[in-house]
Amino acid sequence: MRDAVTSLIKNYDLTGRYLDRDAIDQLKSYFQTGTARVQAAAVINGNAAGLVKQAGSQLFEELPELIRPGGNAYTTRRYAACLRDMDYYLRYATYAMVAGDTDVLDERVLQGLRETYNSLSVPIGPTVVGIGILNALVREQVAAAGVPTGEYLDRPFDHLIRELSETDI
Ligand SMILES: CCC1=C(C)/C(=C/C2=NC(=C\c3[nH]c(/C=C4\NC(=O)[C@H](C)[C@H]4CC)c(C)c3CCC(=O)O)/C(CCC(=O)O)=C2C)NC1=O
Repeated sequence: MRDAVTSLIKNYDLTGRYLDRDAIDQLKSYFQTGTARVQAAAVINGNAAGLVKQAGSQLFEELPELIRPGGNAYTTRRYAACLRDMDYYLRYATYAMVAGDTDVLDERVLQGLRETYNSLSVPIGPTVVGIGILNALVREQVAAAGVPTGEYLDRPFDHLIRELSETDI
């Protein structure tokens, strides 16, 4: 599992380079967003259960067929599994946000996920919609708390969405 600094050092060490202008710019941006990343994590931590619940309600409102007979989130067990997955996405997105690196998502969340979802007929499209809703709610709440939002905040969600969408068949 890597963060922005260890990733950068790893890349430069591989080719035996000193930290050049590019590297310094990346490091600067990582440290400049440091306080915002930590404050955003605190906002998410204080609202995680509510965020997941709200995102779930919004998802099922937009795509009610998911919770109707025949839908993948139909039955209490599968409904709960779906919300639990949303909670995983939120928690790991927060880790990635603090780390300034999406490596933790590849390693802990995305690996093997497509196979699991396909084998259980969990639909990827609606999952991606759910992650997008989480992202929007997080952005709203972080902004409401007076913490600057930006690329640092969206990047983990974008990464999950991009990777999941790409592996959709
Ligand atoms: C930390 C990394 C991690 C992830 C990401 C993860 C996902 C994950 N989601 C699962 C199931 C599931 N996931 C969903 C999710 C949904 N169904 C829908 O219609 C919605 C679109 C969506 C919610 C947004 C559902 C309903 C199941 C249960 C499927 C079943 O058992 O039939 C399963 C199968 C085993 C289980 O039920 O626990 C895994 C492994 N597990 C992990 O350890």
